[in-house]
Amino acid sequence: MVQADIQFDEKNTSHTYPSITDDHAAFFQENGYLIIEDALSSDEIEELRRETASICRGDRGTLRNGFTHTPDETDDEVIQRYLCVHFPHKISDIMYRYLAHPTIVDVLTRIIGPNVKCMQSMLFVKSAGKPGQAWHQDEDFIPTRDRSLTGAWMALDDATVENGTLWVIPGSHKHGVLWPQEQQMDERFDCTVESYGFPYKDEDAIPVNVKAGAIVFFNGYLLHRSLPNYAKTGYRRVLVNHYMSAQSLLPWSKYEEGMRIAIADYRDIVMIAGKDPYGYKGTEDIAGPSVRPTKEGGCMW
Ligand SMILES: O=C(O)CCC(=O)C(=O)O
Repeated sequence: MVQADIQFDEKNTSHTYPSITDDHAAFFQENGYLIIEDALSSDEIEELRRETASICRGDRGTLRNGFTHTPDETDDEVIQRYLCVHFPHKISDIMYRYLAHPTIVDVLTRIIGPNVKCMQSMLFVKSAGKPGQAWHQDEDFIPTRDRSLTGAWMALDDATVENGTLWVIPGSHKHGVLWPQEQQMDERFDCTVESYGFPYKDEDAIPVNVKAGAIVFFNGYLLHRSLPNYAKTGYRRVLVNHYMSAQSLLPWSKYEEGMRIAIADYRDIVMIAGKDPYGYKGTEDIAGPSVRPTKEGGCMW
């Protein structure tokens, strides 16, 4: 396996990582998503859960829009305030290392190609009562344009309909179309704008019910959403990272002022496999860790 910026130390675990085959890749191409069960060992799940608490407590550095805590509060008291922390890999060595988890590298090099870069991580805590995200396509937010954008959604708790798992519309990526979006005031959802005008009904969606340790991969054009965490207590923790082909430029936010869109290239990236043909440009430190705004806190539309 070729890895680039990160060496994920597999020797620390006796876990047998799932074997990825051409059938997995074919399922992904057809449906736009893929579930790999038992991808994370129980030690890896625990490590990521502990690190989630440390990040929320502020032990890894300040989070923009973060909450204040007192040292005597328990981890549960602290993390239940959170819906989602953006870019945890920018302050946490552990979150950074998991960008290149062996199963992620294995799957992505089959479905994207040999050269793969990561540009985003999001750590969902989604404690009881927190909202979901309305129908959307990730490509609307991260413009890869080459259809290689792929999310790797690592379940750190069992994800169920009750606690707000992901819902996907199988095959909806195949149009390769970005549907229009609008602001929504539906109290089930956070500030995420909503896609509309697509040729599917809510009943066409299926819930992705998985055990902790599964990784769900989904294409950037796939329509997906999640509903609130309706459970009385607990969380639905997920670490989701986004990847694309390193052979494509990424005309994302904060690229150089006045640069032509055709050559704009967001360089706050991490290579997780293969070679970066644009490596001569170097990388930049642009994104900082922040807490996702909620409607109560005021959406930044
Ligand atoms: O996990 C969720 O609730 C939503 C995740 C999502 O929409 C995404 O990663 O694009």
